[in-house]
Amino acid sequence: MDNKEKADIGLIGLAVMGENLALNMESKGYRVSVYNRTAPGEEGIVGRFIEGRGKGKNFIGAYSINDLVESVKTPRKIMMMVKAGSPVDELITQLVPYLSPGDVIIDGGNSDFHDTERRVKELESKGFYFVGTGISGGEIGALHGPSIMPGGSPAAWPLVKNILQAIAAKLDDGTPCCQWIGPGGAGHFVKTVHNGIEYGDMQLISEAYSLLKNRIGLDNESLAHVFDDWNKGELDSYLIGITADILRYKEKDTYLLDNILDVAGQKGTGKWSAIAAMDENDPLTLITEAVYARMLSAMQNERKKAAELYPSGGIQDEFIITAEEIRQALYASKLISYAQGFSLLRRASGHYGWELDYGTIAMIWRKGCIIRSVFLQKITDAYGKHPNLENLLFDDFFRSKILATLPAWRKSVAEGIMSGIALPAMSSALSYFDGLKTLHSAANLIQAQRDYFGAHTYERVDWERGKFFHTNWTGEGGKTVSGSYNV
Ligand code: NBP
Repeated sequence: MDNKEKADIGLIGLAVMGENLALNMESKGYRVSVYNRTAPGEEGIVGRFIEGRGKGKNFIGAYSINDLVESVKTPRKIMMMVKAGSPVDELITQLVPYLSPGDVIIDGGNSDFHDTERRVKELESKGFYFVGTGISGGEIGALHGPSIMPGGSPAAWPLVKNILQAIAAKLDDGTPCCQWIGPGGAGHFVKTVHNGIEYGDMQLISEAYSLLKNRIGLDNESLAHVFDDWNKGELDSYLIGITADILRYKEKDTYLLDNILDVAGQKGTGKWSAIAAMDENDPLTLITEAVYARMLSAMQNERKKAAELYPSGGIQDEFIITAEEIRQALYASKLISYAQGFSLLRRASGHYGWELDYGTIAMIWRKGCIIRSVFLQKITDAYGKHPNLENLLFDDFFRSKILATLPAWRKSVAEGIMSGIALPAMSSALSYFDGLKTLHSAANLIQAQRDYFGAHTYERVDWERGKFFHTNWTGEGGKTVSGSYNV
């Protein structure tokens, strides 16, 4: 094939994301060569695509890995949109024998950032480049403009920048929601935290829905109005908007939502955020609670038994909460969730040496992705003023909003507690906030207990930090102490 006829990029994996991204790239003027593992051949997935949604467009159908590689201009850019995990490694192994030095492999799936760190090193050692990029926006985003978070081999960025920015969502001023995130697994880490935040937002909205429905007693139509209303103000976001649509959606005469089983699925990225937070010793409480809430929802048989053993309805206090107070509780909790998410980004960035730009990350999430919202601009503004802000709660805007919403937030959580409505995300956010602003906590007692039973030592308020003491509490212990390290 003449070099001029070759494709600008190759794409492997014609499932929902790959197919739509390929169409998006083609619509921006790129020639795309496409390949899918199973059902190769003209009758298979590739052939169906070329003769279907791709008909008459600038695509090349490749029917083997070798064909695909040969059909792409050098230095080659080959993007994988396949299931994360071993399929990515298998594909890399199949691609490598056909590649030339300087070619770039792009993994656009939801890969674990540890795998991406490893793959960058392995491929760079062989003379190739590897980009691990988060892509958010689902099927529609992939087609019309997702939010894209690329990281990996820095030398690959100039090679893939134009095409990734061309297909990305754009802010109103035309800025693409795709900027270089950092080396190694930085892009996939940021996508993981994005998904964790998405878990948190969804859990918070479902808790607000639960309070509005079960405590105030709103029906689906009224609930949809409330969410529509909320979507016009500071909570304006994609997830609030679709919640109103979902509440209104009817199958014949019944609301579909009421017929959907209350067992939430998960594909792992929320859990990865929680694990990463544990690894970084960062209290990512709200997102972690959101992951636990999905796990609890999945324990359907146990929930059935518990509901029989502990029937609700014992508390008959008067209804005191308003929709506006619930809105404020949701907003305050959201402030905490993003403060926690960015705190995790900050710690991981320091640990891995990624030098993340937090304002830019919030900007990338402004359009195209699932957590898009007007609120994200406030985060970009906060980091614009103070790039090294330790915690978003120290920013003036965050502080003023927390202070303004605190009474309604406390009241909503109390309302849930008193009426037996589970609000794990809202209440854990409040506990985090109260814990964070506690100057003299009760951890002195924990240190005393640790020293009492295990000679783990403690520091003293009447001595400088870093000096460790041990007390022979019972008179039976020796002078030997345990090491004073933290893990
Ligand atoms: P899936 O995650 O369902 O993956 C299906 C694709 O992976 C098919 O093309 C399949 O080929 C291919 N594949 C598998 Br499975 N094992 C393979 C292997 N060993 N070698 C080569 N190809 C293999 O598709 P998706 O929902 O389009 O998602 C693609 C990626 O994008 C995933 O990592 C996903 O987590 C991520 N993502 C998805 C969304 C979303 O909204 N769906 C959003 C953002 C990111 P086959 O036809 O031969 O089985």
